Amino acid sequence: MDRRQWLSGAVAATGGLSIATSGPRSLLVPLLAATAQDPLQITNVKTILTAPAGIRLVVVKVETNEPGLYGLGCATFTQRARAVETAVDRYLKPFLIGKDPTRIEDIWQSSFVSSYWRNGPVLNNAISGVDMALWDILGKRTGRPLYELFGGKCREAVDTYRHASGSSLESVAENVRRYLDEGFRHVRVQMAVEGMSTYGARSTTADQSDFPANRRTNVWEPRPYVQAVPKLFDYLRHEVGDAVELLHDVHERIPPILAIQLAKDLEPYRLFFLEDPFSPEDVGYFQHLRAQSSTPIAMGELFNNPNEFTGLIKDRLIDFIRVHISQIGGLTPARKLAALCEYFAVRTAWHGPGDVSPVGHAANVHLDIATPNFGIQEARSFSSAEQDVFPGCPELRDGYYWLSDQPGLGIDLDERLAARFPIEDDPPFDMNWGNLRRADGTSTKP
Ligand code: GCO
Ligand code: MG
Repeated sequence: MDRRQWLSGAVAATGGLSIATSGPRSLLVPLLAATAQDPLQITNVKTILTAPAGIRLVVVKVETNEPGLYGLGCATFTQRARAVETAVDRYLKPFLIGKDPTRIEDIWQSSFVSSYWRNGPVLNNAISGVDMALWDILGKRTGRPLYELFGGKCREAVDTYRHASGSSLESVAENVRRYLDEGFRHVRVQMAVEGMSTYGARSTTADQSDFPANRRTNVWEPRPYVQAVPKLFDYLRHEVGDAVELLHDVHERIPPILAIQLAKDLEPYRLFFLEDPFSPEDVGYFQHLRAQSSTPIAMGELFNNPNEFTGLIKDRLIDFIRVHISQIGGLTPARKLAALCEYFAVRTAWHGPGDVSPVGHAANVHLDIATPNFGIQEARSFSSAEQDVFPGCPELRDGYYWLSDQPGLGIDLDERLAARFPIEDDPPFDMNWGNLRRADGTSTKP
């Protein structure tokens, strides 16, 4: 029997698939393997949009041909939720139906290039929703929590930080004390600047509710802010002492040179980290900041693309990487990013505000607990409605996130209940990001 006869016989034995007997040998292996048994396949990919806490959340559900086996992933880009929904339902779903959900890396790589143009926030979030769901499926199939598939626990629980804010020194201090009483050791502090729309604190600009949302102007001026922040830290260190770890988010809103001066001004107050001193468009300033200040620096929530962060990491220009995991495409790239950071003593501090779904928070914490160079996890409490919609939210206790040992991400989604919290498609607050302007009317980074 010659090779051609053997091949024909072999193919016939696998259900008679017609196959070219010429061409690369690699084509043979998957076809033969695929018919060896009834393979696990993706049968559906769908996006669930829900807002149980009033913030638009985007979750992807990947279903398979194994009864009851499905996975969940976070794809939350709250400002463009409908665009992510389209990217998943119209483009990724037809590309994925019928594929083997255990081929997580291959599905990530092929989905990533499937749009040709890539590395942007919408498509990365869409891929993240699928990616996290495939990891969830793998965990469920193996009966193990994801952190075990990532190498196992490096710690029992994940240390977290919360957001304290206020419109006065005293009210910020009061909110810091509240979190300390709840057992937190790390607190981010933000204070409203009089007459301004300050990030992270209640806006104190004039009420504009009688203006159409896209015509309102939220005023922001850097100078009053950079003068107020050192006073806030001086007051807090006198009020709450040196033990508590204090953090602050500049939120990319001031000229780079003012951020460098602010980092220097804050050195005496020993911050845990100063976040987003620059915008992603100004990463060239990090080398100047590093040369002038020992204030620890965190950056990353606005990054989508390895070209934005690999330079900062290899040159040791930041101390904490703060990406929004779904923004870079999910757990598959985030695991690689955490490993890269380990070799440069950069610690993880994944983005974890209200516009990361409980599924995304679960993914954060599974990765945190298995990462040796974990730094801190931004945390939030989950409303009772969120906990009903997402059974299995990570538990927040004594300042830590705790995980169950449930298989996969250990969190579920009640679709029927999720439907009771439909997203609002264009609420006024959507316009806030584009309505921030300097006093002279110039548009500024939000
Ligand atoms: C943070 C972030 C958020 C973002 C928000 C954007 O540090 O948690 O800065 O507050 O502003 O996620 O939608
Ligand atoms: Mg931030």
